[in-house]
Amino acid sequence: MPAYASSPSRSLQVAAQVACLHPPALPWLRTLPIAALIATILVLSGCNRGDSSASGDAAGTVADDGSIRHPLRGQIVKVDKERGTLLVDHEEIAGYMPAMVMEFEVGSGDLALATEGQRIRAELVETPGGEFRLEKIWMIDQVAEATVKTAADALRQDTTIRGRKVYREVGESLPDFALYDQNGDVVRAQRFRGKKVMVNFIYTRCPVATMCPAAVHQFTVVQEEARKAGIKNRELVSITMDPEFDTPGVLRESAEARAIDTSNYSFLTGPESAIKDLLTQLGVQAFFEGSILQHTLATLLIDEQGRIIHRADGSRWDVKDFVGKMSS
Ligand SMILES: [Cu+2]
Repeated sequence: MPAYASSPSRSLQVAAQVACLHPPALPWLRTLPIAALIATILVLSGCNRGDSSASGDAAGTVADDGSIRHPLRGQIVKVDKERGTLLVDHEEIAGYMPAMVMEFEVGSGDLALATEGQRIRAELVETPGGEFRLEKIWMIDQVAEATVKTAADALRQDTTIRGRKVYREVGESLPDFALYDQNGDVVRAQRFRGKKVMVNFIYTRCPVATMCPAAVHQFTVVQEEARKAGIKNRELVSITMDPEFDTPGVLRESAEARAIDTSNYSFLTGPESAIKDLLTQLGVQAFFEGSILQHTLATLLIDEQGRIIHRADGSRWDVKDFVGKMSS
């Protein structure tokens, strides 16, 4: 089973990273000798996926839409739900802005998760219109971060040790993980023991209606059918393939926009390495082509002991089939 880090997707991914700086230059880059390509990649390695391009000097990163982006660290002073803003006491951004207390617009999910006194890291966005927003907000929590990092490191090691047997077949167990849910809480794989769990991989910006949006919708149909059938002890989990963009706040905003009942349906995100390892071990391919994440789809059913008991590849699978297997 091909995996995330397999060579064809790897080279495309690298090409995509290069392409995000100078999209028109991609065909030209494909003709470069390997050594030149590697040199180009080393020079451009600060590139940040398809949604931002150009150089990352003291003037920040300039995205395609003309916005200027800087990493920011600070502490939330005030959450203003009415204005949809956070007042943040932020550190100096060298060459751009001194340390100051400043008001930023944020997304509705980030607003819902924000608490006064919380330390954050985020991306400051200055729009061409001169407005300031915060995106990619992560709460700084040393205990949570340590838990998530330890699990990600173990998963990394596990992926390496498994080598060519990295792909987990039906009958094997779900790998252990610790990720953040749409509330910013740490969720460990063990939380689902004693329950049947359906798992898939999605990303919120997916522009293909028949792919991720349909996969999420299909899960809500399973959720409803299982509820009607009186099936207890079941959960649904969608793990993002795009953790760079899909922060807890973004996942929350997306779930709320779709009016999803998150009482037993979680959206998870976390370190890029953990996501890659889960994709690899569960046999899902995902790589950026320009700003578009190309990917396959898989739907897994996990039993009460954490074993993979059923799998459907692609976007077409039968709700009744999974609901039936959940009730047995
Ligand atoms: Cu998709």
